[in-house]
Amino acid sequence: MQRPKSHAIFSRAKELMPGGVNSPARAFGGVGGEPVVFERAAGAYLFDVDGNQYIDYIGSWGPMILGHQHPQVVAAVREAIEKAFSFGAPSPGENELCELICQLVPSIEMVRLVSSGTEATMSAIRLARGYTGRDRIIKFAGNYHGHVDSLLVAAGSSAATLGVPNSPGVTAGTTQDTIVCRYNDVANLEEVFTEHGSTIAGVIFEPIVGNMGTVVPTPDFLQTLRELTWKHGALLICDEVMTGFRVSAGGAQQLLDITPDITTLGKIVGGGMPIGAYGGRKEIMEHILPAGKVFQAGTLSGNPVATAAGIATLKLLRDQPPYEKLDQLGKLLGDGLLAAAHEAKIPATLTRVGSMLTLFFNDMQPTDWDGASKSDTTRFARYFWGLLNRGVYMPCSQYEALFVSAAHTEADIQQTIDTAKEVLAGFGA
Ligand code: HOZ
Repeated sequence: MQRPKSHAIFSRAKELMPGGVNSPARAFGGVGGEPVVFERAAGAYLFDVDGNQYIDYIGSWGPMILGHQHPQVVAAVREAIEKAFSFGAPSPGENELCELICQLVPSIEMVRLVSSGTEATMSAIRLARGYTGRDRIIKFAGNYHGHVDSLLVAAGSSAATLGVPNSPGVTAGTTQDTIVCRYNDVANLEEVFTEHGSTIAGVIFEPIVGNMGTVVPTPDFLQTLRELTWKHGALLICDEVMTGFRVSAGGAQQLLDITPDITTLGKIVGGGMPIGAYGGRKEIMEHILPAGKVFQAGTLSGNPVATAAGIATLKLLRDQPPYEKLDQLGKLLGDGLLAAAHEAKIPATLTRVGSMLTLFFNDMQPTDWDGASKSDTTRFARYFWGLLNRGVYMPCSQYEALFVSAAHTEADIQQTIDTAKEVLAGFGA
């Protein structure tokens, strides 16, 4: 597959933007080579500037659950743009989106809209600290909560892919109140709470991890998380930026039956436009300015165009839930990819929750970062390039989840499996 225009644009981009990109996850750092430059998208497909077509399994890193350019979402955005681009003042769409969020995620009684998932997690931990009057936050190795300074410790996603889980510029002072625990390790959590319980403001976690590849929590781990936070008066912050409205209409918390104190949202909540949100019980949320004293603000928060995309997307997910179809397609794809690896005698495991999945080049199913990081990333890079050059666009890192959308068809999935078979069969040679 030839990409001369992509190459030319990316060459210039490297002079204009650090690494040629505006976010590192898309830079192909974990697989080598140059990223593809895209021109347009439709349904389950992406089209690059050279006219090549790809089946898309990134979906803009999660938001495009309905596929690209869903006609109802496009119509809602067009209508909003005709009225205004931004008010920086209240508008009715904010109520509508917040109503939908509260309806779909019952642990949320009150919401604050922001412009990204990072803003949501950053604000959620500030709220937990302001509400409890405590400083310490627990996070888990391999979980990623955006580029918030105090959470950029042992972080997954591009921090793990590019080998900078602790970024230069994040001071020791900023992270001194962050305690890193092992995901799925109940004893570790108990130990930390025994030692520091009365100083812990909150625990932030990915209820199904997407940022070290897909990793699922054990029921025991989830129960311990909830019990210990309750017992010690700490807030449980469920980071559903990736899983919210993805694994079910009510997110991972509905699927796994957990009730957090605060939930952070992003990606799907904006239907592909920049929105994040955090919400929870009213008595907690009312600590935020101007109802309370915890400062948090944003000129573009509740932007009318972005809220229109979010409303249209959430309404479609509520009224025509695609989750059964997504689960079937996800299973078909996951089973097919795993079988293709095994047929080629390549050690691999597959983790999947609905339409979110990862083929790990690892003979053990990862349950934490120690396990996930043992995956064969060189083999992953070869697999990635084999697929890309045959028209399948997968996440460019072993440590990111792949997403199926409601626009994918069985034929797309079958074509992907056949392509993976061809690619993986060539590995022995
Ligand atoms: N949060 C995304 C991956 N888990 C990264 C998005 C980006 O960097 O573009």
